[in-house]
Amino acid sequence: MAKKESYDAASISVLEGLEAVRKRPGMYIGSVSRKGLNHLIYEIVDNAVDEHLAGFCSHIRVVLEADGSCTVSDDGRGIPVDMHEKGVPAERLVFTTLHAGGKFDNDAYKTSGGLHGVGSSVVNALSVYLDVRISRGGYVHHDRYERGVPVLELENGLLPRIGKAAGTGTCINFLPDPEIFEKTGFSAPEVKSRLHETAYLNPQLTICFVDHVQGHSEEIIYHEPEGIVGFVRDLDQNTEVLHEPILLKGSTEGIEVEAAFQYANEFRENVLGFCNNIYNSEGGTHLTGFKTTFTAVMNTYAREIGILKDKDTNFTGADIRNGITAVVSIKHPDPRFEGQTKTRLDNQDAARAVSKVVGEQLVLYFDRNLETLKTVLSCAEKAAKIRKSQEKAKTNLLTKQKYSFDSNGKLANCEKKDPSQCEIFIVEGDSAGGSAKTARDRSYQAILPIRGKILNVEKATIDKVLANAEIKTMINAFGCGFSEGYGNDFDISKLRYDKIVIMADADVDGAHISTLLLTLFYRFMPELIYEGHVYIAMPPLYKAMPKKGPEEYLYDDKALEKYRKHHKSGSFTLQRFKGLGEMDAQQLWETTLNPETRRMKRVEIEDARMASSVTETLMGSDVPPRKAFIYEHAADAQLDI
Ligand code: TSJ
Repeated sequence: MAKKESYDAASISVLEGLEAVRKRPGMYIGSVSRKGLNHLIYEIVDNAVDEHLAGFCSHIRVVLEADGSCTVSDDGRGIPVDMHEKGVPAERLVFTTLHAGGKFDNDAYKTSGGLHGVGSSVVNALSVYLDVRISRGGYVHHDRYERGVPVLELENGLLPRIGKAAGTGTCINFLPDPEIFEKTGFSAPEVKSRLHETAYLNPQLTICFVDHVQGHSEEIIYHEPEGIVGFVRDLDQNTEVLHEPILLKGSTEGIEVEAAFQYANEFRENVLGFCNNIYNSEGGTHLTGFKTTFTAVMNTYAREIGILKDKDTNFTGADIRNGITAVVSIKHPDPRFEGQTKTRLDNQDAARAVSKVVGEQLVLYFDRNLETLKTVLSCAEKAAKIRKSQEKAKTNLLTKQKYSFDSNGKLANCEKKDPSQCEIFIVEGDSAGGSAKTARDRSYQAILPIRGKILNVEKATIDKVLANAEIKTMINAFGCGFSEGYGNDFDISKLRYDKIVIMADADVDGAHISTLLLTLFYRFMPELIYEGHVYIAMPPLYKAMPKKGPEEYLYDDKALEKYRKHHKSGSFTLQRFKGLGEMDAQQLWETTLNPETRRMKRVEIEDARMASSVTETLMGSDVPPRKAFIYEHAADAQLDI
């Protein structure tokens, strides 16, 4: 009986563990917003990717089901179902123990890191149900949980078998719990983008994505045999590239290093870092290693072939990366993460390993490809030239404009000076800007109206960006300068406002404006987003005024539908706001300005990253897909309340 007792004790602690997950879901998956919801899928898929890395799985299928659940399956060995020493099938431990793994898991490169890899048990705890089918040893084994608790009886300690199986594999179907998540409904574009990324990072893997949600019926196959070379090629797909992508590859100190890069005729750099298949949005030591060595090697070449003369100073790292798109992907046995969102790789040996591999491989390549070398160095030359003229121009611009931002009558500043108490609202359109100026609390709220479409910074060169009146005014108003490739003059400690709120209409144009502003911040003032200063106001679409009872703002069509269900038609009048300009000062105060009653959403770095890549899509020359995207995005924004 001793065994039975220890099992009971173990199962109590299991329940306590899962209860802790349900109490503080954010601790385990980052947030309970749509981002957290999508995270559940990645958490499950990463297990199948691990099986691929172990060499036993080549296909993964992800289905967004019409009923709001998600099915993930693979053709791996199948999760072990035999009796584990604790008296339950091994499979039960995977889904009920926090930070499972261990025992039958000796994979060197698990996809664990940062918020990732917290385990399938977290997904289980946060799902209404989770259904498991494992094909293994000739049978299909079945298991099922409800809010983390197993609901099937074991037969002699084993899972029920529900049929014969020809092959092997694992299939999971789960429904996220609406008691936990603010939003139900996965974001297909985000899931697709992440699965595509996974396919690039695992060139032998095929991932099939199927969307059955709301009349959609879409099936996409992601298979990228070129690996990160294909990734770079696709990142550069709408640009004028100057050569084929170059792959640098090697391994040292037990760390595998792969880097691919390509130059395009663009004034920007885009260097992405991955560790064990996970994107590091805050970069880290692998990127430092890459950049340092890249700069050193290229400066040496520049002197060797006479592009830099003795009297010249070296190119800066940013000069040398002008026009580059690069992906650096490493496999590390013991990754450590740091930073605001725990996504910056922190291992010093990663910097050394990347430096060593990139240094050796780069010289091997450029010694044999002088034409490409000259092409790349001419990008650096162009950048250096512009940097030098800009250094002068910028000083002029910033000193001249420093105290003049109010003189064109645009910024209505607030009275307080203490940045921690101040807010600035960037409002689209002069009429909405006017109402906002009337409605605000002028002691701590500043209003900056902007007109029309601001410049698309993703495509513009730096001098165009700086020449744009709206952007100039904004940079001056924020007070911290801006940063980009050519030197970093951004100083967040000088920020004049604690909150920067983008206030745009809840329509397609509004979504477009927000996307462009986010891109601008992401490119030139990313710290604003990293440190959580940027918000998007969520204005309502309707105001319902019943004959009896309180008035109510309705923020989307769903809310209206619900309202109609509870209120007879004729018992209320409905005001529809086509834009912010249609609200009077009182309404604007209540819905978007007053901290007590307003609704707004803090921008997360992932939103900005998406906006930035979306901008590419928006600005492409094909008009129809652009329309389609904005609408999709606008719909998303409305659901995101
Ligand atoms: F498919 C999936 F994504 F839904 C999914 C796949 C979800 C989860 C939670 C796990 C898996 C999964 C696990 N696929 N393949 C495996 N493999 C194992 O767990 C496994 C199989 C055999 C052995 C062994 O040593 O024989 C070891 C392991 C870890």
